[in-house]
Amino acid sequence: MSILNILQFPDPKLRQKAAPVASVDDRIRTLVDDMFETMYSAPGIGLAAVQVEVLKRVIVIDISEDKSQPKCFINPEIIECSGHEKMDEGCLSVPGIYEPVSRAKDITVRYLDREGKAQELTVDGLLAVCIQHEMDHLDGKLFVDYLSEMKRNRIRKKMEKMRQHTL
Ligand code: K2U
Ligand code: ZN
Repeated sequence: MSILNILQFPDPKLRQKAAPVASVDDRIRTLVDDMFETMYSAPGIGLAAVQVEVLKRVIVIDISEDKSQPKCFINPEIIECSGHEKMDEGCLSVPGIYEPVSRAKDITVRYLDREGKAQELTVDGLLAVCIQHEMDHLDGKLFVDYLSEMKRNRIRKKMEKMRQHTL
């Protein structure tokens, strides 16, 4: 397994849209395993394929404290949602920034699992927030897009300054 490079905001590659997975084969399963290893090492509780420069509709999530609940969502679609909830969000592509974002409180998501089996899951709380956050990544959307333009520009300048110091 490999640890993959995570794109950093404002890299335009984060704005690309991922394509559906045609067949859940061993190549996709290797991508899933590499994404889990990358997510755990960051550390984070979610990761979308676009963040590691793969334009496939694949996300991995594990909100457990002890890495005991890995969940992989391939070609995820939200088929029902209700309510609203505001929660502080972060992002491995926007390190050190946490801002409140309002999202649907309860969601039902239809997806393929790591074996290619169709699944449906109804969730709320942090898992619901994380699934919506990661699905945004698959469409080139970032949580900073929900903030004011002034805040987003301030974060962009901060990330560019941090990047200059590391070059
Ligand atoms: O997309 C990512 O970069 C993964 C996020 C997932 C996440 C987004 C919003 C709210 C919760 C999770 C990263 O895991 S952000 C780092 C983090 C870690 C633990 C709890 C919250 C945020
Ligand atoms: Zn993110």
